[in-house]
Amino acid sequence: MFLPENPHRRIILHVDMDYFFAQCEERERPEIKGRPVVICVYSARGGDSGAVSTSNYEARKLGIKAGIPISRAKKTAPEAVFLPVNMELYRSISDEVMEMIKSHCGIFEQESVDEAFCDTTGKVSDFEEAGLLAQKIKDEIRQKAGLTCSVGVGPNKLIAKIASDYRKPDGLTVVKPGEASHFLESLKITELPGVGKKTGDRLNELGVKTIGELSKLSIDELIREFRQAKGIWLKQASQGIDDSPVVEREGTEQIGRMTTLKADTADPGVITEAINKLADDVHRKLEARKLSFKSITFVAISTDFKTHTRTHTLSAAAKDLDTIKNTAHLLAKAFLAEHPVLLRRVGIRVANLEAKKGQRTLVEF
Ligand code: DGT
Ligand code: CA
Ligand code: CA
Repeated sequence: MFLPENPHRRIILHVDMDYFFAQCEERERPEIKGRPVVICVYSARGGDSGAVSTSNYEARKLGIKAGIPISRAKKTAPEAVFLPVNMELYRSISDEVMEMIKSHCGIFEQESVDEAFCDTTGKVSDFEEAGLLAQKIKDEIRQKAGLTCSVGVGPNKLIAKIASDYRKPDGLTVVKPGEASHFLESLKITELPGVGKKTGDRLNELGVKTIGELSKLSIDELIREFRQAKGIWLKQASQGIDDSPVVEREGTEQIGRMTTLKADTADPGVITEAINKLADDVHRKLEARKLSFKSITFVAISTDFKTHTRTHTLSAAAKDLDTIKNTAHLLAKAFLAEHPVLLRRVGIRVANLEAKKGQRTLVEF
């Protein structure tokens, strides 16, 4: 079998944006910087029912963290800034940042809205150089997107991910292969991604608090407690072993592209040109993955950093470039007619994606 890489000699980066949703809001509204900022998921019950999605570090110092009720957060810090989740904004900023990270990677894997792995094996020759590359990525994200992130560098995904969490916010931690055991030893077991509350509680009952202590349990004991797959995984993870590859993938929910215009503008010609380029890009991605779409969204960020979207849903799935372009142009035109604003960034997104079926043409037979 052909192995594309030697799993024992890899250099992996993990980038995790700091207090992401809240930091996006700080970027949009510089006046709130320095104050506690709380991002809220309001429930349908109205009022203050719902939970905190995330908060900035000022709010975290007061004990306001993801998951606590909004009402409790308001009691704790009535002076804080409370904002509802604005996913459209975070997604477009995420796209912006992910493009930057991707441009520095060998293999790129977006893990969530604010996290990505890079396999830089072959791009850099050692961990020193990888550390410099990580710093370069951090600098670019700070300069171009105005955001901080934390980066971990390690010999595999597991260690890179734990390392990115090690010095947050604005951290950079490099763990060389020989240092992995020492690095993990004193960390709490919950630092292992995959050890949630249930596993953590059970391990605590067994007297295991650190990853070092976990690594001393026998594989038999772990399998007895957690069954085969999890037991083996725990044993390996505690020793810093992880051979899972960085896999290029993209969410199947949607494919989007954004671009910053050369100057703030409302000029239909400039916007049309930008849309055409973005549509080409999105279409190429769809073709490569053999997907059709059913909805098209035009995204515009105005100079006041407000995000506006216009979506059109088709009556049947389509796959052609013209549908993307024409629909996006119409959406942009309608938006500009309604909003006399200057645009800073524009984007296109297609969604409701499906694998193309029954689309073999006669030519293929
Ligand atoms: P960090 O990485 O510790 O500086 O802080 P965050 O806020 O970036 O936390 P992270 O990386 O776990 O999550 C990324 C974003 O995902 C976060 O900004 C908000 C959202 N998020 C995280 N946890 C929850 C949650 O429990 N519920 C909801 N609705 N959203 C969450
Ligand atoms: Ca984060
Ligand atoms: Ca995250």
